[in-house]
Amino acid sequence: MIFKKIRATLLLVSAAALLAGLAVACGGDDDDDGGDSKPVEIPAGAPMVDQDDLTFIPNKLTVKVGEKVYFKNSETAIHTVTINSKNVSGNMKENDVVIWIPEKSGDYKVTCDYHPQMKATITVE
Ligand SMILES: [Cu+2]
Repeated sequence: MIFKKIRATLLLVSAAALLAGLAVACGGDDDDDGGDSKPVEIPAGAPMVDQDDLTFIPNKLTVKVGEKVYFKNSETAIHTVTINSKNVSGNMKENDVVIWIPEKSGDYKVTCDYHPQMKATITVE
């Protein structure tokens, strides 16, 4: 699956850490590639899962193959987007947004590495 990461702040998870599936946030080494980091705009009507109140909202979502799915952390707690047991986001801080693009149909289980009660299912058609 293709995963594209966009950060709203200057603190970035390194690509290496991301590939290794490590949830390690580190500031500095990626600061020069964006310059003007700004919040990602989530298009109106786009598939979106909010992380708030230690919950994925909604916890069920149906999208199409190739469609961008936006995840946003709306609270101060650190979260991850972990899909079928693979952390695809690294640590997400408040207002961080990540985009996940499913390449295959099926049911995907979404969890957070820090909060076992956070669960969602994305059905990809
Ligand atoms: Cu969490």
